[in-house]
Amino acid sequence: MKVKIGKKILNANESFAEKNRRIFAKNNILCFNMISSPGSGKTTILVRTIGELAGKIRIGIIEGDIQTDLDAQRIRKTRAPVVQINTKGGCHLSAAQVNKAIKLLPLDRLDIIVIENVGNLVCPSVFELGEAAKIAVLSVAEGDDKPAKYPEIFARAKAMLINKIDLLDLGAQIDFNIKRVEKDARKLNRKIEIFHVSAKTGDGFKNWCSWLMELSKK
Ligand SMILES: Nc1nc2c(ncn2[C@@H]2O[C@H](COP(=O)(O)OP(=O)(O)OP(=O)(O)O)[C@@H](O)[C@H]2O)c(=O)[nH]1
Ligand SMILES: [Mg+2]
Repeated sequence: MKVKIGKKILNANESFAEKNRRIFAKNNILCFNMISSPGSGKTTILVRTIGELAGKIRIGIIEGDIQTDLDAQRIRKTRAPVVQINTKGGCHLSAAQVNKAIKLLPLDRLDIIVIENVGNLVCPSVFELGEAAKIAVLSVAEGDDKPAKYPEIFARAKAMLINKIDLLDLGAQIDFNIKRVEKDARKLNRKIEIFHVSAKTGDGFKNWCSWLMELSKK
């Protein structure tokens, strides 16, 4: 019974995901679904990315949070169009919620939409939203065992940002083996693109933003 209900939810989600895909295709928009644990730095990365790409790529954001519009407020300061969704307890965004949000964005004036999913390394990875690709974020403060312990998102992501690399300067005070993370992630996903970034200092943003630019031209 449980399995049947679970399948029905996923099927209903898939039909909205397909609608979203069609809307993105019609408007020539590249959509990313950004997924990570709470606090890995998704919003900070987005604010800096919007700044770096200003005048080059037009980016719209959909913010997913359980409560508050704090993240949308941060994005709004960049002047990028943003819509906040509150799931009120839900641990991931659904394609139906995203479908409503898309309609509030100026689609004819956007090249890329990034959906910042609810902070959670597990549930969001299995709910398709109609995105072209998933982006996983892992911050060095979370520990280097995460791709091995939470494989789903790293197996499905087109790219992974290893964020807060500025903290590696703390040396022995922080235990994070980047090589281990990369090895574990590549074991799950041979093609995953990996970027080392600090949304605080801007390190690594040149490569990450060039990659986004290249993809949006295709
Ligand atoms: N040192 C350091 N701190 C960072 C970096 N990126 C983000 N932070 C800090 O990490 C905290 C969380 O950042 P957010 O951008 O809110 O993280 P988030 O993933 O959007 O969080 P949720 O939306 O709650 O899931 C904030 O205090 C940021 O200032 C970084 O590269 N280095
Ligand atoms: Mg956030």
